[in-house]
Amino acid sequence: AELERTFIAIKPDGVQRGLISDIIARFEKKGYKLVAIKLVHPTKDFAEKHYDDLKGRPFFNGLTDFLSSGPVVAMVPPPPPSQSMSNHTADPQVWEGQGVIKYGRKFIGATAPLASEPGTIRGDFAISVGRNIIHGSDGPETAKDEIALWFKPEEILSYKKETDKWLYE
Ligand code: DAT
Ligand code: MG
Repeated sequence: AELERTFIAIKPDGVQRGLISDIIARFEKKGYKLVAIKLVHPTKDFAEKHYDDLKGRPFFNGLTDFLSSGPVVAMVPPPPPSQSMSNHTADPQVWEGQGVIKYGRKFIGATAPLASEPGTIRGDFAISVGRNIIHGSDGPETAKDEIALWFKPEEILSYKKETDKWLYE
């Protein structure tokens, strides 16, 4: 079964500004389960791979300089399984409704922090588009690619949480 997973990264500005715990707390309190996390300092080359789809944009060089400017917290939180679906984990469809990719993007807010609603991560903590503190996959395909770029399969853990039954009916 394929679980729905998204790739979230706290960019160098979020790490420098002491926002790691605030950001992780939002995903954790919502009920999403963290299955992989590490602190990495990406190279320029790696940053270019991560933002490959934006190659050719005027801000590409500044963006990849920025992402490779310091440590980044890379993490993968999928939703916990629901009680009622726990007997059907072989059906990939059951995970699609859980919404961690889309909801992750909602948590993050708009690309330009001044267009982000208060209550979102960028809305609460950032001002400039080039210093918007967090990355989140924008769909199932990018999530898959980004997880594979940043993590080895053995770095992604599978485990049960007892709180799952208090999150889902
Ligand atoms: P997002 O990070 O919301 O998915 P994106 O994928 O379009 O946004 O762009 C990736 C990053 O590139 C974004 O977080 C900040 C930077 N960026 C995007 N548009 C920009 C712009 N017009 N000027 C400067 N930086 C920009
Ligand atoms: Mg994007």
